[in-house]
Amino acid sequence: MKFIYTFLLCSLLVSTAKADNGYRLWLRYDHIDNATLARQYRQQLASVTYETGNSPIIQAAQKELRNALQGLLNYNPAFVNAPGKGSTLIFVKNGSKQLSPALNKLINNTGNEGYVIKTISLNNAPCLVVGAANDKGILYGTFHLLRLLQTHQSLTNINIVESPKTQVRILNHWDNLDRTVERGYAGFSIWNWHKLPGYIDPRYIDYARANASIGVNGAVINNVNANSLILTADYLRKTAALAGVFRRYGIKLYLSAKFSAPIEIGGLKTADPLDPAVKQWWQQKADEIYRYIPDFGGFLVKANSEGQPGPQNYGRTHADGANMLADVLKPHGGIVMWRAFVYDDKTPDDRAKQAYNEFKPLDGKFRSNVIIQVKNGAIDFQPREPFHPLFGAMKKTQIMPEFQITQEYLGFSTHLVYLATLFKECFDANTYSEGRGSTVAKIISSPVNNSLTGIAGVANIGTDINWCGHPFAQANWYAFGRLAWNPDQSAAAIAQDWLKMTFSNQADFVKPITSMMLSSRETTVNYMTPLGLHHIMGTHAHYGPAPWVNNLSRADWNPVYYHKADSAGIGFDRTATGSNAVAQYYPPLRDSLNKVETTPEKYLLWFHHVGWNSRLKNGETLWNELVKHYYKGAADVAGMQKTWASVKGKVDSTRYHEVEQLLAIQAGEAAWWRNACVLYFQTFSKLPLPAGYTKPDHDLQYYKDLKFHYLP
Ligand code: BDP
Repeated sequence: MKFIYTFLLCSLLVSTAKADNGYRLWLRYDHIDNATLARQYRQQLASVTYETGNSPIIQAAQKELRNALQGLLNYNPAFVNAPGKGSTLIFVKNGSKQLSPALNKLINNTGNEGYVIKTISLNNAPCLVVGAANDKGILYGTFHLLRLLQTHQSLTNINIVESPKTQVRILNHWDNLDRTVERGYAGFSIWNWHKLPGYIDPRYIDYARANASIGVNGAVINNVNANSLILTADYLRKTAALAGVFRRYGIKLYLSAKFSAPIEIGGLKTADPLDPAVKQWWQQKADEIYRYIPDFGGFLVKANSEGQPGPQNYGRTHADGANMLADVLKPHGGIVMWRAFVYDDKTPDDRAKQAYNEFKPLDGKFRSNVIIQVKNGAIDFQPREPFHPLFGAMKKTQIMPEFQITQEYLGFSTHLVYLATLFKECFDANTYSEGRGSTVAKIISSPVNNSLTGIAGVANIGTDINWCGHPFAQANWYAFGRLAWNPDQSAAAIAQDWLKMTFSNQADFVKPITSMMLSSRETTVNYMTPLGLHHIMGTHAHYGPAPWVNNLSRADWNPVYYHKADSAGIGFDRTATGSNAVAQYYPPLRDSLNKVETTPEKYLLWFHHVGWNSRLKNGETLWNELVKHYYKGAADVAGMQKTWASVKGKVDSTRYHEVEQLLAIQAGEAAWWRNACVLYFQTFSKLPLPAGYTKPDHDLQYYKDLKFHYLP
């Protein structure tokens, strides 16, 4: 009986070991099955020494190393106290007697977070040095070293010098205190407010590990549509417990602050930023927060946007509001990330122009501990947008881009869309602003006014077992961190690392799936919003196509406002004869966007109203080209399904089947987008589908009548 029991237990363990629920993200540390490589790694990591002191961050790094080596190599290296004969791996903080003066200098110049990983000769034998000037560099260096192992790189003759290009690399959680997540598609909030501060869910630690492994060093843990309660003592105690976990992984905690908090929880009659009582309230609040969280990062603020209160309620400017908060945080070293995603109750002539119009005149008026957080594009996290004209426009104010990792407008966590190519499109865009370099990446990584530099990403993390809902959505969290560290890295290299760490090092898996990932975003643009279309999704939940919606109270909430289809053509005229949004860009870009012929086709309908029969560069009419893009998008999802089928057996069956099913849903939804949009736009163009394209299987009314309940 006992035997049968043990047998059953063992077979259960074996079968669950094969399954992978995705919880471990890219930090899987499964045994390296290439025996030669594993043997070589074991030799190279035989004896480990730390000349780093023993801070909590160093302890976290050591623990990670031990766990990883145990998993990857089934190996527990000797940890010795001082480097000597036989040392093969030394961690060094602030230099070491064992190293050359030149190497010590290099290490000590890595800054607050950088590191060096270098092979040297010690006692006539090769030795790997991971050196940093500070604890965080040791932590990041450890994760980089582990990545080399996880991706089966050689550890011979290494010479890596790394430091991040931006300072604040931060996730924005749109998590509410009731644990719902605004635009969250992966379950509920991972912050278990009810059990905090007493219970530390191990998930918080794994969350912090994952972030540290990609260099993310900050987290705003509550929704930008903030609840003032987060600033009360009860919640600050809970928040402090989270900060304690984060701290060991080099992560600072930040809070979204509601501008009207002095009224809501402070009992004041006003939240006017220039009122002395209001300022005093915030001052005391800041002092209180720092008593709970000595390394508190600061506030993120959404003000005078989508109904949120702000300084304009009192006739004050965004600068008045941001500076008041900056002043109370300054003595503690805190910062304010003030969002430029503003659109007020008064509908502007073109919503795309509003942020620039409001913020450009305030350039130079912000304190040095204020950073203006600007969405990557001027409208709202669309599948494709040209870069926001504020990048490059604010010469005397630091700005940080905000990307959306959660796929609000890109198929939720059902569609496989690798977003690194979207992030890169923004980073690599040339703003043509003079002075501080011209690409968005260069501008945002050059500090002005002694400010910090930063990059924010709206998190896609929730209580789903695999954190992000779709196994491939993890790649977007991963890529965000890697690109925030260094926006110059390629989307392909990051995809490869992620695939190897998350699934498999097998070349015949990595190669096809990398190219599938790299084209996935373009595919989504094609079946949702090709040629510069935007904001034509279902209203409220933003699920599926609804280009026909025209009955919402504000003009710029309606899809028809954005595509402007009529019998003549389609697209938003933002040229000098239209809304003149092009004027917010620098020449020569401004001039090229002002003309149809010189506007990149991917942005065509963003900037121009184009006739249905106008010829595009390839000689096709706009109508035919639009239809072709929609059909290509949907067909390419079928291609993704084929590619995925071709790697069956190369990944664990759990995740294989999960992705397989999700791709099937994506294929259905891509066809839905295609059919609904083509049929709807056809009511204006009155043109037939080009030859060879099959007609949608339903009529337009069918798509208009679709109703959904309880969407995420
Ligand atoms: C929009 C989202 C909304 C957010 C808003 C924001 O639909 O839920 O509150 O962005 O960024 O895209 O503040």
